[in-house]
Amino acid sequence: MSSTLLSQMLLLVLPLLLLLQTWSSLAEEPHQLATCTGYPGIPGSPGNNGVPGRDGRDGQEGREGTKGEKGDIGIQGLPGTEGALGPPGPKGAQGDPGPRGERGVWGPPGKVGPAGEKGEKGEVGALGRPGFTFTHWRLHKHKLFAVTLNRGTFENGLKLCQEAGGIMLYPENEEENNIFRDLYKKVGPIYIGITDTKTEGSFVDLNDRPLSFTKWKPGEPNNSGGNENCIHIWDNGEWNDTGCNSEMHAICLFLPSSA
Ligand code: MAN
Ligand code: CA
Repeated sequence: MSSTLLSQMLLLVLPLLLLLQTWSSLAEEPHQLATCTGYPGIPGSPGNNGVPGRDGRDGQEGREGTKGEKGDIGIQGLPGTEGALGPPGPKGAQGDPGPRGERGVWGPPGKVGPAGEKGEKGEVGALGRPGFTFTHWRLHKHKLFAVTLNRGTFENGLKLCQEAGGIMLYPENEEENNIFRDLYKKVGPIYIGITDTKTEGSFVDLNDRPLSFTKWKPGEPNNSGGNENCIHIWDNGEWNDTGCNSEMHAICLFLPSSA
């Protein structure tokens, strides 16, 4: 029971007690005056219950409760709309140069140019200097083959071809090999543009490229005597490795642009 309800009950009971006391003192006075004896009256019936007291004031705020359990994971939200494309980034640094490309194939022959003007009369040449360097020319497709007039070492033939604007070559297919074979029949031994000077047993052309065609005589190349690094052709078209210091012809290749 709250203290407020108790005080309200007392407020009701107290007047009743005062009334009872007044009543009993009034009852005693005549007794004292008249000295009559009587019987006490019958106690009255209990009064009715008083009306319920007013609601009490709010109690003090309670202590903080204990922490609750973790909730379930929420539902995934809807995807947002895609943003607009951003501006291009800054230009990157220049990359390293790429590897050197492979050597290109020879182009088709160019057109013949206009005839030059007639030159002045030349001086008489030095004694013993040949008037021309080549003999036996052969034009095959876009290639012009020329056989050196004189014989010399492999190195002599190589240089002579270079100085004349050509290159000492080897036959790269059966047709070209037949041309070399036929020229051998006219002039004798001919070196062809192949060596294994750099790596013994590894024959390459004069641009250090591996061979695309070969026509070795059976049993060749045999590096006979341990010193055969240059190649010559026989009159049947077959090849043999031999020494580089023999005296042989060479065949130079000229292309229309360099002839
Ligand atoms: C000679 C040389 C060699 C060749 C043999 C073949 O010795 O021409 O190069 O390999 O003959 O018998
Ligand atoms: Ca040989």
